[in-house]
Amino acid sequence: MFYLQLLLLAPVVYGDAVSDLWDKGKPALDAQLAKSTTCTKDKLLVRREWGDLSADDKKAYIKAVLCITTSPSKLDPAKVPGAKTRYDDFVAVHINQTMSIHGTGNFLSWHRYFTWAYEQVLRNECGYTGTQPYWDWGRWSANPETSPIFDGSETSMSGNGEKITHQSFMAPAGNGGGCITSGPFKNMTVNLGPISPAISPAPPANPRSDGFGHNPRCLRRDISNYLSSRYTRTQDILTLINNSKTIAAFQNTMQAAGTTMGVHAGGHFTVAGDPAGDFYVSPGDPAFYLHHSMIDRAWTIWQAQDLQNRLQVIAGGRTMMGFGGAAAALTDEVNLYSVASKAWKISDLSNACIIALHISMHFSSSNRCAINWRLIGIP
Ligand SMILES: *[C@@H]1O[C@H](CO)[C@@H](O)[C@H](O)[C@H]1NC(C)=O
Ligand SMILES: *[C@@H]1O[C@H](CO)[C@@H](O)[C@H](O)[C@H]1NC(C)=O
Ligand SMILES: *[C@@H]1O[C@H](CO)[C@@H](O)[C@H](O)[C@H]1NC(C)=O
Ligand SMILES: [Cu+2]
Repeated sequence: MFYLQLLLLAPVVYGDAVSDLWDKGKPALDAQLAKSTTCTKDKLLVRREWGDLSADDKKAYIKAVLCITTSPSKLDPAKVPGAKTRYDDFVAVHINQTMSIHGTGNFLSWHRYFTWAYEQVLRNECGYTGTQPYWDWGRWSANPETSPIFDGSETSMSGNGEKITHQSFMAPAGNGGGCITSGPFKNMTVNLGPISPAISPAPPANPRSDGFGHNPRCLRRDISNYLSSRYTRTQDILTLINNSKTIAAFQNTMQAAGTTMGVHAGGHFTVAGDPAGDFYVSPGDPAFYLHHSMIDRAWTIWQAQDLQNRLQVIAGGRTMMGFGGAAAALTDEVNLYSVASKAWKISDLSNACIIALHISMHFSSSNRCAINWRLIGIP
């Protein structure tokens, strides 16, 4: 009886064709894990899709994010005067390295580590005991505005901006454009940037050209389904993972931002506004981390499809559009300065046993598994 109740109380967990690819890759990852004495399953934590979290889990995550948006910055105010909060430290680190972490060989590993470091700060500095949730773009692609992530309720990451007359640069203007008006982050102050705003009217200019000056303003969004219903559907994620046979194809398709937009830009510009649409300052919108958690999930599922050949692969340069520049190497370091204590090599961050794993947990005898994302702490 008790067992039955547990089953009934277990969250209804969402599965789709992308999850099926994960199920296909899982045995290889399990086998890889079994070879390790230090990287054992009991050390793994589970990352879950926002829609699969209970209301209490969502509130605990929100509380931790609000905590780092109110705890003080650890950066030197002489260097980054605009960084007021611990949350801003992450934004500053991303701004600082933008030109060497996008369209580069370290794109995936850098953002994996960055998202992991954020999760660690939530846990270690704000008492959070959960993990970084992800935004499965495909699940909500038909209408992200009404998704539990963006519906504006107290268990959301806040909703759309106020509807104002505006232009968004990557999609037709949606129903927002102004300051967000609802949900837990409605009072959040964006302090850094802009550098590359993607909305008109633009936010006020930063007093410094590097975006590090103090420029307090509201969080603006223009969430719409224009891009999500074209480029971030489950079938788009499936095609990305299944049809990309090399790491170059995978990361380039994911980051494409032209006539066909990849899931990376597709997710960022589905939120749009300021700073979500700003290439440099995008982590200033807390939805960033749900988005990049899904980027990391997609990479993990891609790796698991051919684990032995995809664990330690790299392509691309060291600087964005670095034509003729040096190629990135697996031995290159990923350094997050003020937000993580150690610089890791790309090879470490690409290793299944080091950082990100998705493990299916069977709640029932059905072959639809819970799609859980387990993370192992960096040793
Ligand atoms: C920016 O990068 C430099 C190294 O290029 C580093 O010394 C500095 O601490 C970084 N600043 C931030 C805010 O991460
Ligand atoms: C926002 O600030 C106002 C005024 O200080 C306060 O009444 C309100 O509760 C705050 N809302 C949230 C969601 O924090
Ligand atoms: C993945 O691609 C292979 C061909 O490489 C194809 O046979 C298979 O049906 C595809 N799977 C999905 C789920 O699209
Ligand atoms: Cu980035």
